[in-house]
Amino acid sequence: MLDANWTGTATTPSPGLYPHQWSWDSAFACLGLARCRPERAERELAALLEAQWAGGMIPHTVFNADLVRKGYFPGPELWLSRGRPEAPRSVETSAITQPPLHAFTALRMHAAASDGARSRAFLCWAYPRLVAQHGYLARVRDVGGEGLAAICHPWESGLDNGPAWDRPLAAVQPPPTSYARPSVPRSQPAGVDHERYAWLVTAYRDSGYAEGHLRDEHPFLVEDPLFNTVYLASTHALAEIAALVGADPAPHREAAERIHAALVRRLWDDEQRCFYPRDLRSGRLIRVATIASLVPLLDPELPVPIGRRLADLLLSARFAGAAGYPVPTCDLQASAFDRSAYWRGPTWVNTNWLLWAGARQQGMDSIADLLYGGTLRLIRQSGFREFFDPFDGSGRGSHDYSWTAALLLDLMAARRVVPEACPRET
Ligand code: 2M8
Repeated sequence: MLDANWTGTATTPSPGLYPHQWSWDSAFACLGLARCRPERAERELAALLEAQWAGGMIPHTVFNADLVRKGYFPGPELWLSRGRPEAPRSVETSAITQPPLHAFTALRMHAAASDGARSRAFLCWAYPRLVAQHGYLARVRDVGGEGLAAICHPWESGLDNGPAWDRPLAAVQPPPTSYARPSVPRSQPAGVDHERYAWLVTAYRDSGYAEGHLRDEHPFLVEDPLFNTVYLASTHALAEIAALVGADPAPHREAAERIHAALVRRLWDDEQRCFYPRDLRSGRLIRVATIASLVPLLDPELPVPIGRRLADLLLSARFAGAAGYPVPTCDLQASAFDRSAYWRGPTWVNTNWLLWAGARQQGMDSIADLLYGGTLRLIRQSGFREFFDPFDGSGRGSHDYSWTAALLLDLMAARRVVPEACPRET
């Protein structure tokens, strides 16, 4: 299936619904490809890094120019990257980013590589580009000034219609726009939310994608625990990559310390015992527990008492405890929870994978086993679907969804279960 979704430069998330290259989808695809198609994983990560903007931003979508059907919204006509002096010349892209999982992925690709010399050469090529990506986040997105990177659009979170964005999105008042697509698949956000999504883009675009606009005017600016934990994990990885390529790891270690401290100081709510996103426009925490609240398990310096509280929350009836197929993407007891609505409740394999990696990071073996078994059970029962009903495990969204398959390969390889139908490339 991953072979079928390969375009020659990247793995499309799913051939029908998402026909282009996506930033964090590619990172997840590479984690699986590293296990059996290592050269292809390098090709895919390289294609994404080649689409980097001059300021270091890695776009969340890289459009496939060979595509005859131009049905996907938001396509290149919304972003108008062509003609922007800071955008790449060779491809059209979006102008916003996604969780920066790439340095973390590059390091894991290296760890899985059998040809150490080739893999090190790839790291030498990728390292300055990854440094530029992190430089962009620190320079342009640290609007709060304490080390965290703010997202300027729900699409940047990866959890597009997640309930945490309801409040900050409601404060966005778009004028009538012609960009809302006429029809969307039933499980995806529609109507007024889509107008707000499109208007956030046009407002940013009409400023000339100006950094000052983001800082001073843009109406949606949020520090998200998932985005920032991934940023932190990749910053730690950058320090290790620096050591491997003969660069200085110290600045990355300092950056990691700063991000970790800000994550706990700014996004941990000790009263509610939960991580929440912080809305920089209202200055307040957005107190809706979602899957993003649990992802800080991936922080290697997470204080032990906080780790225990996250484990309790994960296992409670609000998340895994009352779901037959954990982990739902929204607190089951929240009024916003919806078992079939995209990022408002269903179980996704990529978020399960992040929590599995986090549980292993914290030495929480029984939680890692629960996530491993639950994820395999979902896929065995319903196939490589985009997302799943957390109560009965039935498949939802698109079929042949790449990160579901790729992360299964990584999970199985971590347990040294070699899939019969996946011989290594020779
Ligand atoms: C979804 O996001 C795109 C916009 O970026 C969409 O709704 O069309 C999300 O699930 C996102 O996390 C994912 O990267 C993307 C492609 O799979 O689809």
